[in-house]
Amino acid sequence: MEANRIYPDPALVREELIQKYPTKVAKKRSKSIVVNDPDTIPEVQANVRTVPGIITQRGCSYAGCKGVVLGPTRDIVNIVHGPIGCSFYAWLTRRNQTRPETLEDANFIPYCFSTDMQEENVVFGGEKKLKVAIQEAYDLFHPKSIAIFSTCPVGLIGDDVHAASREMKEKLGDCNVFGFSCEGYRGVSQSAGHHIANNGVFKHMVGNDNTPVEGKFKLNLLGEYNIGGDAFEIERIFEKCGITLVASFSGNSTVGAIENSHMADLNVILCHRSINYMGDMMETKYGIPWMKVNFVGAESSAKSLRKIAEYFGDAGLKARVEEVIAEEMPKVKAIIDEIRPRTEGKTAMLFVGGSRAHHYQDLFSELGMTTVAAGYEFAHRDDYEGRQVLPSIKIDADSKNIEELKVTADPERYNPRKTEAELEALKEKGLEINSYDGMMKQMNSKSLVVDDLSHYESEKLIEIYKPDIFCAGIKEKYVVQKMGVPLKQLHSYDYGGPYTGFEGAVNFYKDIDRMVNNPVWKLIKAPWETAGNGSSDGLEASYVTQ
Ligand code: CFM
Repeated sequence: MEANRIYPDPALVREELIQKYPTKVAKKRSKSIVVNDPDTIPEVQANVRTVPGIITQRGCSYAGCKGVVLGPTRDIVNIVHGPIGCSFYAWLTRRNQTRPETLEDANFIPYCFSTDMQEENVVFGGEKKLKVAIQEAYDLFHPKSIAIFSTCPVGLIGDDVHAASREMKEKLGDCNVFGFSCEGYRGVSQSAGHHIANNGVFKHMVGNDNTPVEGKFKLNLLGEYNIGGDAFEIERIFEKCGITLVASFSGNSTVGAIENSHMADLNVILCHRSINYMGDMMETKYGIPWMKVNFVGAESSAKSLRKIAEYFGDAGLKARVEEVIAEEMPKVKAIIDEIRPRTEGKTAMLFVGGSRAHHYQDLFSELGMTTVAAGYEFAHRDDYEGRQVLPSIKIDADSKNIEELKVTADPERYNPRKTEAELEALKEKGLEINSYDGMMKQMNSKSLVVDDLSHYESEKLIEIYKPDIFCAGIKEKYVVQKMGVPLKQLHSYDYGGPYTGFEGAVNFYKDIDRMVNNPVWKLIKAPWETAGNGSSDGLEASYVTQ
């Protein structure tokens, strides 16, 4: 019986994962592999340099800045200053969708803008070429904004993208041009790029437009990037509830909405890792509190809507939210009732960037599935252990590389949306303002938490636990599937989505059912199933009884 699975002792698995490493590597990796205890939450080493050669899942700082945070805004021209490869491999691969209101509205997402640096530019400097590219983009498209992204060679040769941007902004007159020093090597992962992007968006965009926004319940949605249409489903739900979405950072967003976003009365944060800086900075400068929500999972979506209604404290909104939940849930429940008998007791492993490895556990638990191991590629300790550990996080040389903006209250526009007493009252009602508990509190005792999983560790985990599904990205997909385990891409969603909200939950249940119950996986022989070939000493399939 699936439900009676006996899992291997996680402490032994941990030993097995590190025993083949050289001593120094084993010592380092052992701090990033921990056995969870939701009551005492052990410390996880995170946001440190990857051991070279270990085959990480991580990306680079440029990816986090250009691809993740700025990429989904449709009417900004994002020019990559660098060799063409950096642009080409970031071109439409993230599946962030957008929906311009009219056919005439600007949408530059399908384009790939690059300065196409050549050897000559690396030797003699590329600023001239960059300015020509900005002028060309302006002449062709007349965008409201142009952003410049630095790739590794730009930092190495010392091109000043900020000076070039300032010069072109002045020359063009009606186009906001600004640059990002987000060279790939700026940090230990794409996480550095998120921070750099947050700083730039805050400095150059937020607050540029003070036009009042209509609506009684106005919020911004932070850290939702509309992969596979996720933002569309959240927009649908907000609209049904009568909640006004001022700006999304940045799925399905526009420059104008972000410039106007300081007029909202609440920031809700989905992906804490990529955008928590923005929440804090907007609170300090404008007095807008932020609240962690999760629209991945039907129950989580309902809970998040209730939290939003509680924040605004309006009886009409609370009633409307209950009506919407009552209307949406029966469709979801009907599908769960049908699928759950086929998924109950199955196991999942989730190794994704910085927030999905947490959030998608909710969808799996709605299907009766257990997450036996999970981890982030590049998140920080607070995303694992909760924000209460922030003061104890060591600032190392790599983090020092990234600018911390000094933000103060805006002399005219600072307006605390809630008084201290009101915030306290909300906290007493269980509404967590400006806080995030992290992944581990929610995970089972004895589940494994692994930061920056290496390729070797992923193979070992699969070999030992034989999960029913492994969630990661395209780099892992086919290797894992050749081991006889289906892999669901939780970055691009393969070809699926949306997976947020109520309709998204239904899409997810159906996709997972199709994957974990597909008989084709039983036809594949994994290496350890052939006697004497690649099986690990002692800790193999016998540790799992079915
Ligand atoms: Fe946030 Fe993201 Fe994620 Fe992320 Fe990403 Fe992504 Fe991700 Mo891929 S912003 S941390 S840098 S939820 S692109 S939409 S899926 S690794 S878990």
